[in-house]
Amino acid sequence: MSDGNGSRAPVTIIGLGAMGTALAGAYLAAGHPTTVWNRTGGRAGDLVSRGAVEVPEVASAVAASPLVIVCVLDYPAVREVLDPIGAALSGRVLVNLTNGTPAQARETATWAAGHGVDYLDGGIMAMPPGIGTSDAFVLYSGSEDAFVTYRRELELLGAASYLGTDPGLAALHDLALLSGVYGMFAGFVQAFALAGSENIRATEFVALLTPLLHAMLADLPNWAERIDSGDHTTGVVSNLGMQATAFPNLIRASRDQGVRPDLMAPMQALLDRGVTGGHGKADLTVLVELLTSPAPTKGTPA
Ligand code: FVH
Repeated sequence: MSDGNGSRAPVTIIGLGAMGTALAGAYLAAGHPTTVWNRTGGRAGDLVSRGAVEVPEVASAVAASPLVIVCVLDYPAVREVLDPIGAALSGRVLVNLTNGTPAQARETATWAAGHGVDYLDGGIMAMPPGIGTSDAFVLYSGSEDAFVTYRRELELLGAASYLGTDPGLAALHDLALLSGVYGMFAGFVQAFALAGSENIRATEFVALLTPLLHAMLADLPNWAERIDSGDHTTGVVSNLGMQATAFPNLIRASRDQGVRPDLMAPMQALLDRGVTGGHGKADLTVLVELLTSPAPTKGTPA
Protein backbone atom coordinates (compact mmCIF):
# COMPACT_ATOMS: atom_id res chain seq x y z
CA MET A 1 0.00 0.00 0.00
CA SER A 2 1.43 3.40 -0.91
CA ASP A 3 0.07 6.83 0.09
CA GLY A 4 -0.60 7.80 -3.53
CA ASN A 5 2.61 9.87 -3.69
CA GLY A 6 4.63 6.74 -4.28
CA SER A 7 6.00 6.58 -0.73
CA ARG A 8 6.18 3.12 0.73
CA ALA A 9 4.17 1.89 3.70
CA PRO A 10 6.16 1.54 6.93
CA VAL A 11 6.66 -2.09 7.96
CA THR A 12 7.64 -3.52 11.32
CA ILE A 13 9.39 -6.88 11.60
CA ILE A 14 9.33 -8.66 14.96
CA GLY A 15 11.95 -11.42 15.23
CA LEU A 16 15.39 -11.21 13.65
CA GLY A 17 16.35 -14.83 13.29
CA ALA A 18 17.51 -16.03 9.88
CA MET A 19 14.03 -15.59 8.43
CA GLY A 20 13.04 -12.31 10.09
CA THR A 21 16.33 -10.80 8.94
CA ALA A 22 15.61 -11.89 5.35
CA LEU A 23 12.08 -10.43 5.55
CA ALA A 24 13.38 -7.10 6.84
CA GLY A 25 16.04 -7.11 4.11
CA ALA A 26 13.36 -7.51 1.42
CA TYR A 27 11.48 -4.43 2.69
CA LEU A 28 14.64 -2.36 2.94
CA ALA A 29 15.59 -3.36 -0.59
CA ALA A 30 12.17 -2.17 -1.80
CA GLY A 31 12.50 1.18 -0.03
CA HIS A 32 10.04 0.64 2.84
CA PRO A 33 10.67 2.41 6.13
CA THR A 34 11.48 -0.67 8.21
CA THR A 35 11.42 -0.92 11.99
CA VAL A 36 12.80 -4.05 13.62
CA TRP A 37 12.73 -5.62 17.06
CA ASN A 38 14.32 -8.78 18.40
CA ARG A 39 14.21 -10.30 21.90
CA THR A 40 17.98 -10.36 22.01
CA GLY A 41 19.43 -7.02 20.97
CA GLY A 42 22.40 -6.56 18.70
CA ARG A 43 21.14 -8.73 15.82
CA ALA A 44 20.14 -5.83 13.57
CA GLY A 45 23.58 -4.42 12.75
CA ASP A 46 23.53 -5.08 9.03
CA LEU A 47 19.87 -4.10 8.70
CA VAL A 48 20.50 -0.83 10.55
CA SER A 49 23.39 -0.01 8.24
CA ARG A 50 20.95 -0.51 5.37
CA GLY A 51 18.45 1.91 6.88
CA ALA A 52 16.35 -0.08 9.36
CA VAL A 53 15.39 1.43 12.69
CA GLU A 54 15.98 -0.92 15.61
CA VAL A 55 13.95 -0.19 18.72
CA PRO A 56 14.47 -1.68 22.18
CA GLU A 57 10.75 -2.02 23.10
CA VAL A 58 8.37 -4.21 21.11
CA ALA A 59 5.47 -1.77 21.76
CA SER A 60 7.48 1.02 20.05
CA ALA A 61 8.17 -1.28 17.11
CA VAL A 62 4.46 -1.97 16.71
CA ALA A 63 3.59 1.72 17.03
CA ALA A 64 5.91 2.55 14.12
CA SER A 65 3.91 0.81 11.35
CA PRO A 66 0.38 -0.07 10.28
CA LEU A 67 1.73 -3.41 9.00
CA VAL A 68 3.42 -5.62 11.61
CA ILE A 69 5.02 -8.91 10.60
CA VAL A 70 6.05 -11.39 13.27
CA CYS A 71 8.37 -14.31 12.51
CA VAL A 72 9.80 -15.98 15.61
CA LEU A 73 10.59 -19.56 16.56
CA ASP A 74 7.10 -20.79 17.45
CA TYR A 75 3.62 -19.71 18.56
CA PRO A 76 4.39 -19.73 22.29
CA ALA A 77 7.09 -17.16 21.47
CA VAL A 78 4.58 -15.16 19.40
CA ARG A 79 2.20 -15.00 22.34
CA GLU A 80 4.97 -14.26 24.82
CA VAL A 81 5.93 -11.25 22.73
CA LEU A 82 2.47 -10.02 21.73
CA ASP A 83 0.23 -10.77 24.73
CA PRO A 84 1.49 -7.79 26.73
CA ILE A 85 1.04 -5.34 23.82
CA GLY A 86 -2.43 -6.26 22.47
CA ALA A 87 -3.64 -2.66 23.00
CA ALA A 88 -0.71 -1.23 21.00
CA LEU A 89 -1.52 -3.57 18.12
CA SER A 90 -5.17 -2.52 17.99
CA GLY A 91 -6.17 -1.11 14.57
CA ARG A 92 -3.11 -2.55 12.85
CA VAL A 93 -2.60 -5.47 10.49
CA LEU A 94 -0.67 -8.34 12.05
CA VAL A 95 0.85 -10.90 9.68
CA ASN A 96 2.20 -13.94 11.54
CA LEU A 97 4.72 -15.92 9.47
CA THR A 98 5.78 -18.21 12.32
CA ASN A 99 5.47 -21.96 11.75
CA GLY A 100 2.64 -23.56 13.72
CA THR A 101 -0.48 -25.68 13.64
CA PRO A 102 -3.92 -24.70 12.30
CA ALA A 103 -5.23 -24.74 15.90
CA GLN A 104 -2.50 -22.32 17.02
CA ALA A 105 -3.27 -20.04 14.07
CA ARG A 106 -6.99 -20.02 14.90
CA GLU A 107 -6.31 -19.33 18.60
CA THR A 108 -4.03 -16.44 17.68
CA ALA A 109 -6.67 -15.06 15.28
CA THR A 110 -9.23 -15.16 18.10
CA TRP A 111 -6.78 -13.37 20.40
CA ALA A 112 -6.14 -10.75 17.68
CA ALA A 113 -9.86 -10.20 17.05
CA GLY A 114 -10.31 -9.61 20.78
CA HIS A 115 -7.80 -6.76 20.54
CA GLY A 116 -9.15 -5.20 17.33
CA VAL A 117 -6.22 -6.49 15.28
CA ASP A 118 -6.68 -7.46 11.63
CA TYR A 119 -4.96 -10.88 11.52
CA LEU A 120 -3.42 -12.73 8.62
CA ASP A 121 -1.62 -16.02 9.20
CA GLY A 122 1.05 -17.19 6.80
CA GLY A 123 3.33 -20.05 5.89
CA ILE A 124 6.63 -19.29 4.19
CA MET A 125 7.56 -21.86 1.57
CA ALA A 126 11.18 -20.78 1.11
CA MET A 127 14.46 -20.66 2.92
CA PRO A 128 15.84 -17.25 3.98
CA PRO A 129 18.09 -16.72 0.91
CA GLY A 130 15.05 -17.36 -1.32
CA ILE A 131 13.00 -14.50 0.16
CA GLY A 132 12.24 -11.89 -2.47
CA THR A 133 13.18 -14.22 -5.33
CA SER A 134 10.94 -16.01 -7.82
CA ASP A 135 11.62 -19.29 -5.96
CA ALA A 136 9.70 -18.17 -2.88
CA PHE A 137 6.00 -18.47 -2.23
CA VAL A 138 4.04 -17.63 0.87
CA LEU A 139 0.59 -18.94 1.80
CA TYR A 140 -1.87 -16.71 3.64
CA SER A 141 -5.24 -17.16 5.32
CA GLY A 142 -7.38 -15.09 7.64
CA SER A 143 -8.39 -11.48 7.04
CA GLU A 144 -9.09 -10.95 3.34
CA ASP A 145 -9.10 -7.17 3.88
CA ALA A 146 -5.59 -7.34 5.27
CA PHE A 147 -4.43 -9.46 2.34
CA VAL A 148 -5.99 -7.17 -0.27
CA THR A 149 -4.72 -3.99 1.42
CA TYR A 150 -1.13 -5.21 1.73
CA ARG A 151 -0.90 -7.58 -1.20
CA ARG A 152 1.83 -5.51 -2.84
CA GLU A 153 3.96 -5.59 0.31
CA LEU A 154 3.38 -9.31 0.77
CA GLU A 155 4.38 -9.99 -2.84
CA LEU A 156 7.80 -8.51 -2.06
CA LEU A 157 8.60 -11.64 -0.02
CA GLY A 158 7.56 -14.12 -2.71
CA ALA A 159 4.45 -15.08 -4.68
CA ALA A 160 1.53 -14.56 -2.31
CA SER A 161 -1.41 -17.01 -2.31
CA TYR A 162 -4.54 -16.28 -0.31
CA LEU A 163 -6.29 -19.51 0.75
CA GLY A 164 -9.40 -18.26 2.53
CA THR A 165 -10.78 -16.61 5.63
CA ASP A 166 -10.17 -19.60 7.96
CA PRO A 167 -6.90 -18.53 9.61
CA GLY A 168 -5.85 -22.19 9.99
CA LEU A 169 -5.72 -22.89 6.25
CA ALA A 170 -2.24 -21.48 5.62
CA ALA A 171 -0.76 -23.55 8.46
CA LEU A 172 -2.54 -26.69 7.24
CA HIS A 173 -1.18 -26.26 3.71
CA ASP A 174 2.25 -25.36 5.08
CA LEU A 175 2.44 -28.51 7.22
CA ALA A 176 1.06 -30.75 4.46
CA LEU A 177 3.70 -29.39 2.08
CA LEU A 178 6.40 -29.82 4.71
CA SER A 179 5.23 -33.42 5.23
CA GLY A 180 6.09 -34.03 1.60
CA VAL A 181 9.46 -32.39 2.07
CA TYR A 182 10.36 -34.23 5.28
CA GLY A 183 9.19 -37.57 3.84
CA MET A 184 11.62 -36.90 1.01
CA PHE A 185 14.38 -35.90 3.45
CA ALA A 186 13.85 -39.19 5.35
CA GLY A 187 14.35 -41.03 2.05
CA PHE A 188 17.50 -39.01 1.32
CA VAL A 189 18.97 -39.86 4.72
CA GLN A 190 18.28 -43.59 4.34
CA ALA A 191 19.49 -43.68 0.73
CA PHE A 192 22.82 -41.96 1.43
CA ALA A 193 23.37 -44.06 4.57
CA LEU A 194 22.75 -47.35 2.73
CA ALA A 195 24.92 -46.40 -0.25
CA GLY A 196 27.58 -45.09 2.12
CA SER A 197 27.67 -48.39 3.98
CA GLU A 198 29.62 -49.75 0.96
CA ASN A 199 31.76 -46.61 0.73
CA ILE A 200 29.85 -45.32 -2.28
CA ARG A 201 30.53 -41.61 -2.31
CA ALA A 202 27.46 -39.42 -1.89
CA THR A 203 28.63 -37.22 -4.78
CA GLU A 204 28.59 -40.27 -7.09
CA PHE A 205 25.36 -41.72 -5.75
CA VAL A 206 23.47 -38.46 -6.15
CA ALA A 207 23.89 -38.74 -9.92
CA LEU A 208 21.70 -41.86 -9.77
CA LEU A 209 19.27 -40.68 -7.12
CA THR A 210 18.38 -37.38 -8.76
CA PRO A 211 17.00 -38.72 -12.09
CA LEU A 212 15.07 -41.45 -10.29
CA LEU A 213 13.41 -38.91 -8.02
CA HIS A 214 12.62 -36.69 -11.00
CA ALA A 215 10.87 -39.63 -12.67
CA MET A 216 8.87 -40.35 -9.51
CA LEU A 217 7.89 -36.69 -9.17
CA ALA A 218 6.59 -36.71 -12.73
CA ASP A 219 4.05 -39.33 -11.57
CA LEU A 220 2.71 -37.12 -8.75
CA PRO A 221 -0.19 -35.67 -10.82
CA ASN A 222 -1.35 -39.27 -11.47
CA TRP A 223 -1.33 -39.86 -7.70
CA ALA A 224 -3.48 -36.77 -7.26
CA GLU A 225 -5.98 -37.99 -9.90
CA ARG A 226 -6.31 -41.36 -8.19
CA ILE A 227 -6.69 -39.82 -4.73
CA ASP A 228 -9.38 -37.37 -5.85
CA SER A 229 -11.29 -40.03 -7.81
CA GLY A 230 -10.98 -42.71 -5.11
CA ASP A 231 -10.14 -45.21 -7.88
CA HIS A 232 -6.97 -46.98 -6.76
CA THR A 233 -7.33 -50.10 -8.88
CA THR A 234 -7.69 -49.15 -12.56
CA GLY A 235 -4.54 -49.42 -14.70
CA VAL A 236 -2.22 -50.24 -11.79
CA VAL A 237 1.35 -50.98 -12.90
CA SER A 238 3.14 -51.20 -9.53
CA ASN A 239 0.73 -52.78 -7.12
CA LEU A 240 0.88 -52.55 -3.37
CA GLY A 241 1.33 -56.33 -2.88
CA MET A 242 4.46 -56.34 -5.05
CA GLN A 243 5.84 -53.31 -3.20
CA ALA A 244 5.04 -54.82 0.21
CA THR A 245 7.09 -57.87 -0.81
CA ALA A 246 10.08 -55.86 -2.04
CA PHE A 247 10.13 -53.29 0.76
CA PRO A 248 11.35 -55.66 3.54
CA ASN A 249 14.53 -56.15 1.47
CA LEU A 250 15.30 -52.51 2.09
CA ILE A 251 14.90 -53.06 5.82
CA ARG A 252 16.88 -56.34 5.86
CA ALA A 253 19.70 -54.91 3.74
CA SER A 254 19.91 -51.86 5.98
CA ARG A 255 20.26 -54.06 9.06
CA ASP A 256 22.83 -56.29 7.26
CA GLN A 257 24.85 -53.19 6.39
CA GLY A 258 24.69 -51.79 9.91
CA VAL A 259 22.25 -49.01 8.94
CA ARG A 260 19.28 -48.40 11.22
CA PRO A 261 16.01 -48.93 9.31
CA ASP A 262 13.97 -46.82 11.75
CA LEU A 263 12.92 -44.24 9.16
CA MET A 264 11.52 -46.93 6.85
CA ALA A 265 9.78 -49.14 9.44
CA PRO A 266 6.51 -47.13 9.60
CA MET A 267 6.15 -47.41 5.81
CA GLN A 268 6.56 -51.19 6.09
CA ALA A 269 3.79 -51.30 8.71
CA LEU A 270 1.44 -49.31 6.46
CA LEU A 271 2.19 -51.47 3.42
CA ASP A 272 1.49 -54.60 5.48
CA ARG A 273 -1.78 -53.06 6.64
CA GLY A 274 -2.71 -52.51 3.00
CA VAL A 275 -2.05 -56.14 2.14
CA THR A 276 -3.91 -57.57 5.14
CA GLY A 277 -6.77 -55.19 4.35
CA GLY A 278 -7.15 -56.75 0.89
CA HIS A 279 -5.55 -53.91 -1.11
CA GLY A 280 -2.71 -55.95 -2.61
CA LYS A 281 -3.81 -55.25 -6.19
CA ALA A 282 -4.33 -51.54 -5.57
CA ASP A 283 -2.00 -48.66 -6.31
CA LEU A 284 0.12 -47.22 -3.49
CA THR A 285 -2.28 -44.25 -3.44
CA VAL A 286 -4.71 -46.36 -1.38
CA LEU A 287 -2.37 -45.79 1.57
CA VAL A 288 -3.73 -42.25 1.85
CA GLU A 289 -7.12 -43.72 2.76
CA LEU A 290 -5.54 -46.15 5.24
CA LEU A 291 -3.70 -43.30 6.92
CA THR A 292 -6.93 -41.37 7.46
CA SER A 293 -8.90 -44.37 8.78
CA PRO A 294 -8.45 -45.68 12.32
CA ALA A 295 -5.83 -48.42 12.68
CA PRO A 296 -7.52 -51.79 13.22
CA THR A 297 -7.57 -53.27 16.67
CA LYS A 298 -6.21 -56.81 17.03
CA GLY A 299 -8.46 -59.45 15.53
CA THR A 300 -10.38 -57.11 13.18
CA PRO A 301 -9.63 -56.72 9.45
CA ALA A 302 -7.67 -53.58 8.37
N1 FVH B 1 14.76 -20.68 8.27
C1 FVH B 1 14.05 -21.49 7.50
O1 FVH B 1 14.57 -22.15 6.62
C2 FVH B 1 12.53 -21.66 7.67
C3 FVH B 1 11.79 -21.41 6.38
C4 FVH B 1 10.30 -21.51 6.52
C5 FVH B 1 9.78 -20.73 7.71
N2 FVH B 1 10.52 -21.06 8.90
C6 FVH B 1 9.91 -20.59 10.14
O2 FVH B 1 10.19 -19.22 10.39
C7 FVH B 1 10.22 -18.98 11.80
C8 FVH B 1 11.53 -18.29 12.17
O3 FVH B 1 12.60 -19.11 11.73
P1 FVH B 1 14.10 -18.61 11.75
O4 FVH B 1 14.83 -19.35 10.70
O5 FVH B 1 14.15 -17.13 11.73
O6 FVH B 1 14.56 -19.16 13.19
P2 FVH B 1 15.84 -18.72 14.05
O7 FVH B 1 16.94 -18.23 13.17
O8 FVH B 1 16.12 -19.86 14.96
O9 FVH B 1 15.34 -17.46 14.91
C9 FVH B 1 14.35 -17.61 15.91
C10 FVH B 1 13.80 -16.26 16.27
O10 FVH B 1 12.76 -16.42 17.25
C11 FVH B 1 13.08 -15.59 18.37
N3 FVH B 1 12.56 -16.18 19.58
C12 FVH B 1 12.64 -17.46 20.00
N4 FVH B 1 12.00 -17.61 21.16
C13 FVH B 1 11.51 -16.40 21.52
C14 FVH B 1 10.75 -15.92 22.61
N5 FVH B 1 10.36 -16.73 23.59
N6 FVH B 1 10.41 -14.61 22.61
C15 FVH B 1 10.80 -13.77 21.62
N7 FVH B 1 11.52 -14.17 20.54
C16 FVH B 1 11.86 -15.47 20.50
C17 FVH B 1 14.60 -15.52 18.38
O11 FVH B 1 14.98 -14.43 19.17
P3 FVH B 1 16.43 -14.42 19.89
O12 FVH B 1 16.72 -15.85 20.33
O13 FVH B 1 17.40 -13.94 18.84
O14 FVH B 1 16.27 -13.50 21.03
C18 FVH B 1 14.88 -15.34 16.88
O15 FVH B 1 14.61 -14.02 16.50
C19 FVH B 1 10.08 -20.34 12.49
O16 FVH B 1 8.73 -20.51 12.89
C20 FVH B 1 10.42 -21.32 11.37
O17 FVH B 1 9.82 -22.60 11.53
C21 FVH B 1 11.97 -20.80 8.80
